[in-house]
Amino acid sequence: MRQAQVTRNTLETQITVEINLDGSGQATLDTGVPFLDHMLDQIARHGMIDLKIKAKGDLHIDAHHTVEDIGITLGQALAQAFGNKKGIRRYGHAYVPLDEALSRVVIDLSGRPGMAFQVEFVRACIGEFDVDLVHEFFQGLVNHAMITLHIDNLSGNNAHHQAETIFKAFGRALRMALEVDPRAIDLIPSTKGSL
Ligand SMILES: [Mn+2]
Repeated sequence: MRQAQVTRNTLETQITVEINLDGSGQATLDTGVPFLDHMLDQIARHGMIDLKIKAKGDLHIDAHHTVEDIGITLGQALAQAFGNKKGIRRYGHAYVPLDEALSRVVIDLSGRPGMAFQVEFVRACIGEFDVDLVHEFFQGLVNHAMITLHIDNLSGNNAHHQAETIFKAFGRALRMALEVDPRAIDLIPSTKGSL
């Protein structure tokens, strides 16, 4: 069963993530950051992952700790749920448009954290949501899921659209990488023999 439950408590945030990689895209989200809930919903739906996230953070300061720590905790849950990665495709990629916006996300479930993030948001905030936090979220996730992640926003003149295409493409790319390859069902997809 590719599932995990992780609780992470600090003085800044208290977060619980439950994940089922072989789900149907159902999300129950209560992070206190509505725009992040909207983005996490995209990961679940387009990744066909069941995702339950409850977070209580120091939002009286700002959303930084909460968003970053949700990235970290989701990354920890992903790493657990990946298991030994036997039989999976390992690599995944997706282009996702939304009207004028277009993003590309490429994933390698490599076992090593690494991120290339080429995104220039056209404005600093989406409602109350600071667009810098998109990078913080994915950096936290990458570090703890131990994946290689390339995110490129190729076009867009609406920051909400830019962010949404990134999260949707991440979900789609993750789904592809996690898919079981029927020709390689008993193989770890690396000549090293482990990932
Ligand atoms: Mn939207």
